[in-house]
Amino acid sequence: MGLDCHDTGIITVAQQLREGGFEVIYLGLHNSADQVAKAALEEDADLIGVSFLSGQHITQVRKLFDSLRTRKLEIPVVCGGVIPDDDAGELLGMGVREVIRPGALTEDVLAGVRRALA
Ligand code: B12
Repeated sequence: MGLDCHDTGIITVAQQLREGGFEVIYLGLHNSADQVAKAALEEDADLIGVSFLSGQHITQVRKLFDSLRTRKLEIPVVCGGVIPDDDAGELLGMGVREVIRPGALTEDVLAGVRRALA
């Protein structure tokens, strides 16, 4: 989301999830909160995964929840990327189900997503 240009992590995670049996719709770079919420509605998504290495996670996730609320959508959100400890706590407090950070193995990603869906 936003101006973040780092996409290696999210592309890796998308592939890990596909190999783990999930259907993944990757929206690409530079989406706004409204674009993510609209796509989730149109695709009837069970979960939204967002990736931040730019430091914009708090602002963008707040906008995403606002946009989901406006559409009356209650879809679990998981977040990954370069996210400091304190900010991970804040994201979880805002309602993010899982925060998955650098060094996560394929099994960590799959387990986190399954927990978020459960
Ligand atoms: C490669 C890299 C780049 C490449 C990106 C190429 C690309 N196409 O992705 C380039 C050179 C373009 C780049 C640019 C910049 N970068 Co850079 N970059 C990195 C670097 C070295 C590695 C990132 C990476 O690819 N890691 C490998 C992937 C596999 O790991 P990952 O993304 O963390 O993903 C894992 C987890 O986080 C998690 N995950 C991630 N997303 C998601 C999503 C979901 C849903 C789930 C479940 C899990 C998940 O699972 C993944 C697998 O384990 C990091 C340093 C680092 N060690 O992280 C800096 C880093 C991210 N970059 C940084 C910076 C500052 C920049 C620039 C602003 C530099 C500049 N002044 O121009 C620009 C960004 C411009 C912009 N508009 O965004 C900083 C960010 C600092 C911060 N957030 O506080 C870092 C941390 C370097 C540093 N120590 O300062 N960068």
